[in-house]
Amino acid sequence: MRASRIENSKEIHISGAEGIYEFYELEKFLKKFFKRAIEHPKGLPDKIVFTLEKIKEEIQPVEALSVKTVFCESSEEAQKVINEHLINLGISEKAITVAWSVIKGQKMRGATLIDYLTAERLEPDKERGVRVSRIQMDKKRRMQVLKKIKNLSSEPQRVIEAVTIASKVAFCPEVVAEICVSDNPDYTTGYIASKEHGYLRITNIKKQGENTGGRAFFVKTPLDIEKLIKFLEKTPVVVL
Ligand code: PML
Repeated sequence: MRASRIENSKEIHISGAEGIYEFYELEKFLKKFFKRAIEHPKGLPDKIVFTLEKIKEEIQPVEALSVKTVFCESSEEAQKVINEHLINLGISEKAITVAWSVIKGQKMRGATLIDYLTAERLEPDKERGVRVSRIQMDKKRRMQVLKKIKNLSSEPQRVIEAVTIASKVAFCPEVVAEICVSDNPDYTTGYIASKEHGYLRITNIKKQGENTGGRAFFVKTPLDIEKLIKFLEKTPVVVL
C-alpha cells in the first residue's frame, strides 16, 4: 500500500505498508492497510494505491538481525556514534559524507547505494533509489522483537518493518552496512545495520520536526548491481 498527498502538483509519500500473506488473509490485511492509510496523523491522503501480486517463486529464508537500542541525547551525539561505527566497519569518510548528504538532502523513496570506499553512488535511478520489497517477518520472530522493544518505541510496527528490511539488506554479501533515518518529522529514532553488529536503533538520530530522511546502503565493488537490485526488490524473503 502506498498513500500519498499532492502538494504543489507533486506527489508526496505519506505512508506505506507491505507483506507476504496467504490468500485467505488478504481481506484482513487490505482492511488493516487501508485503516493505516486513512488514519495517518497528516490527515487523509489524496491517493492510495494497493498492489497485490501472486508470488510464484520460492520464499527465501533470511536470518533476522539482532536488535539493540543505543541511547543518544542529541543528533550531534548520534551522528558521532554512527560515524565511529561505520568507520570501524572500514567505510571511508567520504562515503559516510555522501550518505549523510543524500539522507539530509533530496527526498528519495528508495535507498541510495554507495561504494563503501570510493563513495560513488551506484543506483541507476537517483530520484527513485532502490526499494526493498517482498518481505515478511515470521510471527515468532515478530513477537521476540516486540518484546525486546517494549516501551522503547511509540510505533512498534515501524520497528518490525525496519528490522525486516534491514535483515534482507544485511543478508546480501555485497552490503557492508546500512544507515536509515525516518522521513517522518515526529519519528526521531533511526538505525544502522550490519552483519557484524546487527540492527542498532539510534535515538535522536535527527531533531524533532525535521522532515528529511532516507536510507543508504554501503556496498563493496565490483558487484553485479542488477542482480543486487533484483534481489532487494523482487526476491520474496521471510525473516526468521
Ligand atoms: C526503529 O527502530 O525505531 C525504527 C526506525 C525506522 C525508521 C524508518 C521508518 O521511518 O520507518
